[in-house]
Amino acid sequence: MNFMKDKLLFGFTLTLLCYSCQINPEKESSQGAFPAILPDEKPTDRPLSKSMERLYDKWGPHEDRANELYSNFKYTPLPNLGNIKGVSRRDPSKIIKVDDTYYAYYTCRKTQSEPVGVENANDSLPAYDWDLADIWYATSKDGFTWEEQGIAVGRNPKKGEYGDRSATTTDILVVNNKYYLYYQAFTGKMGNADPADVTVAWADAPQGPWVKLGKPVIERGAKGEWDEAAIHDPNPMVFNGKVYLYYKGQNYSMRDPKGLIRAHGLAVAENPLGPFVKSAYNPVTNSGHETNYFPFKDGIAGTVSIDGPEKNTVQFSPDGINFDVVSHIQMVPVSPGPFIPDAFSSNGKGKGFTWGLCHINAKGGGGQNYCFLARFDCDLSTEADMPAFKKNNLRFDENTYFQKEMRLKWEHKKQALKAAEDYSLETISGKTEKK
Ligand code: AAL
Repeated sequence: MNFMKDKLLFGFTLTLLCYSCQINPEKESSQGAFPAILPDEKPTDRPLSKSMERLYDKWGPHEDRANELYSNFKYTPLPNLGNIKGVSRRDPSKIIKVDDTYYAYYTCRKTQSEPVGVENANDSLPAYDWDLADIWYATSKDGFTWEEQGIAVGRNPKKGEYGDRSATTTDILVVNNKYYLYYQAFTGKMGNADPADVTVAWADAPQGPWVKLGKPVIERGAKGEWDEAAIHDPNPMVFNGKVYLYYKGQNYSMRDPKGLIRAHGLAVAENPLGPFVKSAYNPVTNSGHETNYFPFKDGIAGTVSIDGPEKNTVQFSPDGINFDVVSHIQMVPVSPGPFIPDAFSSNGKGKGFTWGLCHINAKGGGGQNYCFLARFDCDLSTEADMPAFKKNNLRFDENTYFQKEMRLKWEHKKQALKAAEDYSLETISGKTEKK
């Protein structure tokens, strides 16, 4: 990837040089038109547009097809963990395989009513989809048929104590034959800023029993810091012999137009139970929602989705801190929990993954309804060779365009008509103002 950085710099310098030589856009090429079969090496004997420069300097001539960190995603419903009204299952962990069994851990809420918002919530009415929830687990022999086993780590049943409101959004680490579930603990009343910190529970077997730390293992930032309001989406792995845990930080300024919206940070520890030291470089991404980072070759890659200017990209960093966009992806799994067999091996040869679980909002949108789990398949692996997943040109049918989240609503239509009216000129050449 250093190679990629050098290429980038080189490309940038070349581009500047070209501009300073005053490119004439109307000039015809003396070499004839660009060839249909892409030359393997960047042509140096003909003029290249900035975009074609970039194709060679940043992406590679065979586009996404040859990019190990590009994939599209295909989804499969899961009968036992699928869309069942009255039960919400979401935010699955990475999947682990122990003996011949896969294990997945996830947030599960079984309340009498759907979420009612922070103002109306009480001891039995949830504010959000992940309120009044516990961490459950399921097992599978083939990754397609899952059996729910029950609660792994519940919220604290003692009211007034740490973690009494909800236990959610877990991810797993396996070190020295011990299993660690990091998760979001909510204490007391649920608030508007989704106020959790991250704690941990450990066990000698993937089925538990789990021992809870009972206090934060990653603390929220101090007032005014980017992660002041909450630590979300813990995502641990072993890298360079240490525990690297990525998380989403949340602040109180999210609704301030100048506020930082979504970003991820890194906390590093020698031991799974901490102490964790937050990187001085945090945030290490400027975008993203739920975390999904994984050892890839000698560095760390991650799918960055949903929020921010670099949403829906795969990013790579040689050191776990300095991430670059290496592909653009579509229909990215929400809150992916992939099966990454080497997530804890720290061998500098990360292979990536080809499948996992994710969640789907039953009614689209955010935290006011319920979710269910689904399986996704992809090719973000150095081991796999699945051309079907390297295809571009995805097109969707009417169910996608006219679903609730995409369909133009009445209030949008009013805005759209007003915007069109404000800029409603007759289509006449050269006309720029209304009469
Ligand atoms: C998810 C995650 C965290 C948030 C909430 C539940 O998408 O980012 O887990 O707290 O939403």
